[in-house]
Amino acid sequence: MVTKTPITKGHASHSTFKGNSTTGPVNPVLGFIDQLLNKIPLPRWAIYAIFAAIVFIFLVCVICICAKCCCKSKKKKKKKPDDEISIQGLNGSTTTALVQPSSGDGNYGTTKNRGRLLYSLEYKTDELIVGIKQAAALAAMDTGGTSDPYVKVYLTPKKSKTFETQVYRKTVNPTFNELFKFKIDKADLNESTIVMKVFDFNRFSKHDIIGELRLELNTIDWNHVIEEWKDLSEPSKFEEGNLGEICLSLRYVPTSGKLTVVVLEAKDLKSMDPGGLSDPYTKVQLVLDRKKWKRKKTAVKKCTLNPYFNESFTFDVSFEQIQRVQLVISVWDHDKLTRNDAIGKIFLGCNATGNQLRHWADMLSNPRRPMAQWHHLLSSEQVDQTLQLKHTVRIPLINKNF
Ligand SMILES: *[C@@H]1O[C@H](CO)[C@@H](O)[C@H](O)[C@H]1NC(C)=O
Ligand SMILES: *[C@@H]1O[C@H](CO)[C@@H](O)[C@H](O)[C@H]1NC(C)=O
Ligand SMILES: *[C@@H]1O[C@H](CO)[C@@H](O)[C@H](O)[C@H]1NC(C)=O
Ligand SMILES: *[C@@H]1O[C@H](CO)[C@@H](O)[C@H](O)[C@H]1NC(C)=O
Ligand SMILES: [Ca+2]
Repeated sequence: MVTKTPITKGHASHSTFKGNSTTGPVNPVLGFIDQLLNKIPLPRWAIYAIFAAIVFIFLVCVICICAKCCCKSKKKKKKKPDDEISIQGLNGSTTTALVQPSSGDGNYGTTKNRGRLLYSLEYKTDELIVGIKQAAALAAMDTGGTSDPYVKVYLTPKKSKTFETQVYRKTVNPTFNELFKFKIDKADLNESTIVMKVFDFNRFSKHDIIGELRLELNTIDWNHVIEEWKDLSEPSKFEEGNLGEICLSLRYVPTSGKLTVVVLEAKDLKSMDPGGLSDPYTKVQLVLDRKKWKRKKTAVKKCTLNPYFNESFTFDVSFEQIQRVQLVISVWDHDKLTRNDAIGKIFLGCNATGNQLRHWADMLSNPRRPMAQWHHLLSSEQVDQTLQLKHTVRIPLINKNF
């Protein structure tokens, strides 16, 4: 039925014609190369040897470059533990960013000089006033050794408003002198981090980030107006979109060594499915001495971004172990067909920071009483990097999160 003669004939003749036409232009090209080789006053084997040598040198170069890249990422990894803090973080002032290694005063990212920023901070009557004053010695992003800088300012994790300064053309020492006001109450202020990102404007391409400052606002003494220069840090690898929030209740009974975790509910979860809804469930995991220890999970809630779980899990954790344990809570989207995606994660324990540390400390200082609290989810890459579990083998070239 398919072999209707006129059509197959036409087809066949057409394809043979095509075949001729493709082999046609190749012959002259080969001929040309042949002629060229004949013109070179060297024997054929010598030409081939030279060609092979060039290919070999090129390969050696590629291997060297690859090896260098690997070394660099290893070095970066080794630096990490310096950023960690101990339980003394409970004292308040030392809570500077374990989770945000690129916070201003860390020595993270000093390999590249990105420049400095002069800012001011003032808090009065439910208003945070951020001054972007001036920048100096900014890294040049454009050919010609200059940049077109401007600054974006916002608060996280509740990213309500993003302000931007004007763009200053062709300078690495701009004077901005702009003030931005955020309406925020004292309790929210304690949970917030201010982010100041310096960008290079480009008319026809993506704007380049020059560097950023991140300041946790709970460490600041608001009795004075703050005005200071800080070196810009490497931009955070984890752009904090709003991943959602989770509410947990924790209870610890030291005498019986029982830790009870109730996963109550989550809200405003980031949607992972194309339809705009997710099928979330929560994993509750205990890590002891950086090794995975115990794990439980809730049921999957179908098609919602605001799941109500109300599931309780009890673990045996002795009083001696509770000092060394970390509670990792992660929210996942259940997918029937593909691998499940992590929506977000947090961890609590003596090494946690901010809100999470406070919750853990509240639990320990109120034995036998359930303490409930909401937490903003963080990206799971960010939390995993902070936790640095012992057995996780990371190969930098394959891990696309780096
Ligand atoms: C907390 O700080 C106070 C004084 O600032 C100090 O005396 C105390 O030892 C600190 N506690 C811890 C646990 O570091
Ligand atoms: C904010 O945190 C500081 C120190 O961490 C504390 O002294 C203050 O009471 C907190 N304020 C509120 C409203 O939570
Ligand atoms: C949550 O769970 C507890 C115990 O399992 C139960 O007593 C309570 O009624 C539940 N709450 C709701 C609102 O379902
Ligand atoms: C907390 O950090 C310290 C110092 O970095 C580390 O030695 C300790 O093992 C950590 N504790 C936990 C529970 O991971
Ligand atoms: Ca530019």
